[in-house]
Amino acid sequence: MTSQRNAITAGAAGAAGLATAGAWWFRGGAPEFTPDASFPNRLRVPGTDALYGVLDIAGAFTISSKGVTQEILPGKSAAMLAYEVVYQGKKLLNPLMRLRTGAKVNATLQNGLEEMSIIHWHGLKVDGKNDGHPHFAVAGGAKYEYNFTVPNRAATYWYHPHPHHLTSKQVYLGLGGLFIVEDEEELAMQKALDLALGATDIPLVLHDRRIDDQGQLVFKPTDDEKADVFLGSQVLVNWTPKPYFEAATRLYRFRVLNASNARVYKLAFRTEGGDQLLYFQLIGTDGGLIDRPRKISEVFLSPSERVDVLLYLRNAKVGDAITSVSVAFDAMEHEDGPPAGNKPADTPKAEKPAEQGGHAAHAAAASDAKAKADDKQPATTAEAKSDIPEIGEAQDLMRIHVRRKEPYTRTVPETLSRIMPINALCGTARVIKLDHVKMV
Ligand SMILES: [Cu+2]
Repeated sequence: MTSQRNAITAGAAGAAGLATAGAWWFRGGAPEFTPDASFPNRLRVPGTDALYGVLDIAGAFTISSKGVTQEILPGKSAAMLAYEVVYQGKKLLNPLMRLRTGAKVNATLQNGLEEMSIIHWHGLKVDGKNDGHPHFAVAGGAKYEYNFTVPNRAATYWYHPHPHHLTSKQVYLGLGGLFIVEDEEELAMQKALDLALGATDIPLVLHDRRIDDQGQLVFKPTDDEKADVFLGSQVLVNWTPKPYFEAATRLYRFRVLNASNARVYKLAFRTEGGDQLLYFQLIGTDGGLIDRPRKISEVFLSPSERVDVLLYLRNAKVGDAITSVSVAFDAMEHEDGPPAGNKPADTPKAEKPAEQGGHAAHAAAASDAKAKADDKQPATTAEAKSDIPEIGEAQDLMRIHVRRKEPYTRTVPETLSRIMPINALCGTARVIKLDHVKMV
């Protein structure tokens, strides 16, 4: 896996070297990079690391749930849980499983925990026995056989434990991984946009967690939290706290999974030094590619949901920085029911987002931000701030540094997927009233 990462880095540096008339070669290599103090940790990239290393499923395999140690805070070893698959002599933890539509999965779960567990394949259309219902959970030390065909269209799915009353703890402590299904449409898009998993197609798994001074995960919900939600104090991206990602002047795909127990995000990208959101393109959701790209500037992501987005950095300059953020929102909007007359709620008018990486936009963003600084309404102005951000409080997730010039001329296809319309005419309208009750 290390050699693969080196190959990716070397390839990218080589392209940049050509584009800049070999400036780096004369200096004897790429200039040293010092990340800024607010995002000091290099992002773990799924697909190239032991954690989330790629498992291209071909043939039977054993997947063991067990205790492992991994660094979450740099230099501190944390006790975690993970799924381990030994594959071609390598130990993969929470492997990123990948296969084609119609392929078979023949997996044996070896439950190495000291309690019940079972794997649920989130989003896959499989029969009850293979779906990981809590009813089929097995005791610590026991095995469970999975044997199914994946009929799903291409999308980013995921797998996680699903034992009754233990799911939140086991997920929180580390169990869970990505499951990517590919089909003809997906492969065509990857080719059209020159995307490669781990280099320019980057899965981002969001976990909010509490971590003590020793770097250990803390999961001690109070009775109130058990009845409501258990939130983390910081958001990890691919188990990396305050991560940075080095990018080139081209297009990137981010497949974002919210693997947090309860936190909801409103994802956006913001220019650094300005306060303006950037446009990006939504190309897929939980069910896979949508019919055509949609230009958006923010998107909600609830626990277990996925979004597939494209961020276009072709017009960015080397040295630019962009922050991936969760913008502030009112989690209790419409608490007392829908607004009268179904009118849009009285929310502050959204700022007009900027085109990605445009320099005029950067300048405009900066002056715009100044002008709007006074009437901006942060989520927690008056309240005393706890070290656990509320759901809806603004948070910075990751910094993207544009580090290399790269020639890139591909354009996003106008059609991504042919989706058959649903025949809704034969349906019966039903009113479903949702309410909140305490989960005791
Ligand atoms: Cu699930």
